[in-house]
Amino acid sequence: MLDRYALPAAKMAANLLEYKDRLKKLDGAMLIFLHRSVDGDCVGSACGMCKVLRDLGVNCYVAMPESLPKDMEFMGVEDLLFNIYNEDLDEIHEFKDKGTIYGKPYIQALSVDISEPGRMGCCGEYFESCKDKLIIDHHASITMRGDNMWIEPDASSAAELCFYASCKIAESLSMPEDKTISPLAAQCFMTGIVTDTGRFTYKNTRPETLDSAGKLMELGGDITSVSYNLFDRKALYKFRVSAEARMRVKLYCEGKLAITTVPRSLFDKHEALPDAVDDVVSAMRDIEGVEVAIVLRELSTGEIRANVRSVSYFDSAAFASLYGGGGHLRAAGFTVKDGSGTIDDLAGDVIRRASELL
Ligand SMILES: [Mn+2]
Repeated sequence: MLDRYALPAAKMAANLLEYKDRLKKLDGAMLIFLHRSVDGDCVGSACGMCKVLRDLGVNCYVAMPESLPKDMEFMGVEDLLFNIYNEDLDEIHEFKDKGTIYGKPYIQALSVDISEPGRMGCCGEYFESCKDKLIIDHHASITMRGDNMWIEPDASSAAELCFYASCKIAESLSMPEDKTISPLAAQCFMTGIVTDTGRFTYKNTRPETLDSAGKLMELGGDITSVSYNLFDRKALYKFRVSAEARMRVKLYCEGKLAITTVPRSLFDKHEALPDAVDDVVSAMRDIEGVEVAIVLRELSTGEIRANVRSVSYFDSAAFASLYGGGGHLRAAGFTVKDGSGTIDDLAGDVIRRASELL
């Protein structure tokens, strides 16, 4: 752990332990929040913290704004999740009105890997309604407020920070790390780190990141299974839709801007889920001469989701913010609501505005 992380990690650990004691007295529940369009880091961070806290007797659940993606089923975290939005029934869970979960009032919130409450989907209002809030994140553009906000924009992942907080929990309880961080929790944190570092290849991979991964490996985290399940294993629909999306790439600005659009019809043709093109944007960034890569995908809701990746100077987060989104310097995204024009209209606008910045 970096020296400068030691103090905030210890403070977060102390807050979590305070929450634990208060929760016991009040006989309540804690909900752990993440962003919608869930990824390995937010699920890994939330489930890892949930498991660590549950093992200490905390009554907590990960509040899911959507179903767990199939490719994350290998994590074995189903018992930790509470699906607030039920996609099969297309309804928000009834516990919303009662303020309780399995009969216990939910009064505490921990949010991980999320920069703005608007990105929690249907869970946003549950977060707002919790009295006590803690926040662990590595996004710079954070707009939330809580009792303790631990934000480290330079950290590889939220999961790395959650791992440090868990180590500090072990330290302050004088418990061995392997008694505090179970193999399941270690695998969750590993999932987050491997995801957000692109398997330890992105610039956010630092010596302390590798050090953490080494420790997590000793605690039961498995880089090979995370890597295979989240990066290499592909459903056939993903393989095919991804190939079509790549064929549709167009280049602008002397090859510095690469963009592709994936209309709903393409997903329908292959009976594909929206995650079918998750691997396309970073592949586009690898095209020689490309500075910024953008994928626009049309969701079944009619919304259009954009992913933006850049190589060396284009500010992806600033660009995404032009459309109400956000993220990191080299990786960002935004969602445009249904009814604001076709995907081709949006592509035209994106090309024009990106060209001005290139
Ligand atoms: Mn993250």
